[in-house]
Amino acid sequence: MIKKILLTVIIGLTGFLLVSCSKEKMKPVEDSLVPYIDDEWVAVWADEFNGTELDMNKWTYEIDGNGGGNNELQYYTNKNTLVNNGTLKIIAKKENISGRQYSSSRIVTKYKGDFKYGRIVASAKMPSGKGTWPAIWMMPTNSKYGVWPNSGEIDIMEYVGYDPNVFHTSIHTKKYNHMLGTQQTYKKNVANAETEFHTFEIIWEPGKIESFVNGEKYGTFKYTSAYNQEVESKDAFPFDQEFFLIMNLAIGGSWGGAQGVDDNIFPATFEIDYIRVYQKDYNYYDSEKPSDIKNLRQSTRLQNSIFWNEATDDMGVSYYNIYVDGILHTTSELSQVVLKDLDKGLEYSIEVEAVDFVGNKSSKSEPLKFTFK
Ligand SMILES: [Ca+2]
Ligand SMILES: [Ca+2]
Repeated sequence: MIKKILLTVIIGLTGFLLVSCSKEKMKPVEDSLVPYIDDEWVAVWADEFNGTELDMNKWTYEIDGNGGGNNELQYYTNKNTLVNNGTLKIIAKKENISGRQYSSSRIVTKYKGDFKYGRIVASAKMPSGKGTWPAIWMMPTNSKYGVWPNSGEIDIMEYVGYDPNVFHTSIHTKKYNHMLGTQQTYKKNVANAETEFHTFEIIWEPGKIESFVNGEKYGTFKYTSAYNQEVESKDAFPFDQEFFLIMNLAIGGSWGGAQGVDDNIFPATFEIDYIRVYQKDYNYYDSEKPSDIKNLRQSTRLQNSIFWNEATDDMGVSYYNIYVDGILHTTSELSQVVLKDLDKGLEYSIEVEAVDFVGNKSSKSEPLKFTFK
């Protein structure tokens, strides 16, 4: 009897140890001077610019004089950067090059640093003068939902020299973009933008992107299915794919050049101290299942579309399972789905459950009776 109890204890203990071992903490990359934020965010990629040249394992120069789609005036070369004393300088110059009057650089992490969700923190000092337009931003690696703006754009920071000490953050999507005048933008005044370094940050999670300057939140872009009933969720918020980082200093263009270019400001320097990418250590910290799905209902504005109140969770909901007559039919990362591949005129029973990043599931919603059209 005692042996049996002992054996049970040993088996129980072994099981406990196995479970504990599977919950190892994520390891940060060595490149980041700050490996963790609040313990749960772990550095997965970083450039501190501590070398003597741009790290081509992390960056690619985009060399062209196409004007960035904004009638910008610069020619982007692989020569307008300098890495020393712990910072990257992107230096715009007044020079005749390939039919353009200004040279500058634009660098991207495409295929070298591509991220889906996370927390991005950069520190930078702005150039001075009318005509400058520096930016730290993101574009989709694979444009799954089509060409700009359908697959989305995330502007972590933009700044135009004719309007000094004002930082801007924006998203562009099919439904929300500046061509339609519906882009989502926030701005913030900050003193000494051109003489001191400031930090720019986004926290990007499913259905939500928040923007910060110097640790202070000034923008929240949030997908809310109830406000987007007339379009498929990807048209409002296509940020469920990998994006890469871009840093550039444009000269002139539709926004940066709106008040002309002052030719006395060159060379103009956009200086970046670091840029770091963090991701949440879900495996170690997630301990709760998502809340139950409430208010499953049908859109009256988009055919065969169903939406619901988004679930909450200790570490966030990763996606939703959508069941049709008890069988898993499809998934959605946002709180809406347009049902496809069903028989017209037939009535179905729809249920939804939320799944978090380690696979914990909520209970299924109350079933919704739904006739496919
Ligand atoms: Ca640095
Ligand atoms: Ca959870």
